[in-house]
Amino acid sequence: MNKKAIITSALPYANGEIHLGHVASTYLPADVTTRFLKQNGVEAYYVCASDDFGTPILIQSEKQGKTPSDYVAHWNKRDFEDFSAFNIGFDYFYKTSSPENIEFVQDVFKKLNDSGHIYEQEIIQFYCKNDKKFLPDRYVKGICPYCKAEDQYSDLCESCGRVPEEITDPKCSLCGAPPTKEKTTHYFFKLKNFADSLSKWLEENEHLQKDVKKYVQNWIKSGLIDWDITRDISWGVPVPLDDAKGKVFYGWFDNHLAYISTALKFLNDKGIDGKEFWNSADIYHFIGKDIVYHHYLFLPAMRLGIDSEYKLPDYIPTRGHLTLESKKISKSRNWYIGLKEFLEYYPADYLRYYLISINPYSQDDLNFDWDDFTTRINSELIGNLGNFVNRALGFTKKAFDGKIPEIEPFDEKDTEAEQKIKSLSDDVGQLMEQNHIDRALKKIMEFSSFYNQYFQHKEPWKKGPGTANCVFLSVNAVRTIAISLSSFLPESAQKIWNQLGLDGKISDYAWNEMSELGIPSGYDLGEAYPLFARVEVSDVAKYKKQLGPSEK
Ligand code: B3M
Ligand code: ZN
Repeated sequence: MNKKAIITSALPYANGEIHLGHVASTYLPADVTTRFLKQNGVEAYYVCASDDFGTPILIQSEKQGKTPSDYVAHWNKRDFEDFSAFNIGFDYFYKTSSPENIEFVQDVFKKLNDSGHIYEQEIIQFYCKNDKKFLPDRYVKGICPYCKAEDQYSDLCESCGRVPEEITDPKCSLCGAPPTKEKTTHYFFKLKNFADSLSKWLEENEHLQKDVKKYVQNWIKSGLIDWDITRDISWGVPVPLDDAKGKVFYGWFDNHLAYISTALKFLNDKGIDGKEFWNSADIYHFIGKDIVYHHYLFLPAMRLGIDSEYKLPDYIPTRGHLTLESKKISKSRNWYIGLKEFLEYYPADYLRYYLISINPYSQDDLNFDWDDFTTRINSELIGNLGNFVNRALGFTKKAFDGKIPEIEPFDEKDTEAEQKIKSLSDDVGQLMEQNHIDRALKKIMEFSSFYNQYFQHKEPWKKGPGTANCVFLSVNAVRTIAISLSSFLPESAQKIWNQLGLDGKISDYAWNEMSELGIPSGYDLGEAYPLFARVEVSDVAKYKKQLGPSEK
């Protein structure tokens, strides 16, 4: 394992609240991974930023009568608060509109330009004579030429999901007037130049998901298209050329560069040589499957274009989308659950448990289902894990006044149970190294389930022979659970730790310490209390009703 890592997840647009869909595919898997790496002694940093530029944000801010910078500052703060409440432990959360990013982006552009990877080209763009503005992307609305849906943006039809080549009956989205077409000069990035080097990189990188690699390879084979990287709008990173006054970069040119500029800012402020660190670390970019094109083509091509001055990603864990009750999440139709709202109903760990459990390392979509959530929390998290922890600690409290008894020679069952404690770190660790967070958590649940059966089988409440060993091993198993769980369910793991009467922060304990029988005979436990409260079907019925167009 590389002893250094930088982890990022797709940058949230500073344009609305974080919902369950966002956290499921990127932030939560990235957070669990970072915590796991840290537990393994890796100097790992999880950096993120709000994605502040782009036409949708400019239009929203105009609608609300705010300056774009005030508008994005609001969402930057709010998103960070919501992430923090969910225990997404960013080491640093910054913004793409930071002075550091703006300077970095302009510098990268100049280098690409100097190396011949940029060219100018005249294009025809919609223009509004009333507003005296070019109208890129969302500034134009019209009828989708494919599905005939009305009132769709020119860069995306929300009804059929396609990108219209040219929208029918175009209207300026600001004033409603039909736009004219005018000539303007845009800058293009020669993505075509990178077909071979991208192919080679994809082939050589053994950490990338095979299926994703395959279809990206196919895109390359079927021919790449150069990429229009500028816009004639007022909000964005200015193009640093004298004859490009009033032009800014397209949001996807600058946003992924904020992975680097944010990491550099954070590391340099810490007194670490950021560039040196970046280039010697494992680089992870966690994303959802809708932005594969950007992360497997644009991003690496731009890094290749500046001679890999900053190394390319080692891992791009790509996951599917979350659906809600089997339907596509849609903010405009109010078919979504805000993260903040959910955390008003249930503790962060309930959601973390559920979303990790249903989260395969693949591009398959995952589904949030209220009934499934209820069942999994009640029968797995509470019925299995919570029950075992409470049983083991509660019984020790009651029968031994919380003091771990002296042990006797182990019988076969005890030896098997001891072996489980010794092997859990490897079993779970291997799955984590392969990004299978769902299977890793399942292993911990199997461990707990084994111990529930062991406890049941030993019947310590009869106080017969073997009782002391059962208590000793069960309490040690609880300690093992706490350490193994700390990347997944940090709050619950800490609670278990406190109940064990152990000191300090659980996250300071190393991953492989879970293999030890760390709690000796004679040791006194802390207070025992139930870790979790059941999810009530009647509450869930209420929350379910709040979903959907009319109720919100
Ligand atoms: N802001 C959000 C998205 O398309 C977009 C990600 C940028 S990552 C550099 O999911
Ligand atoms: Zn107009």
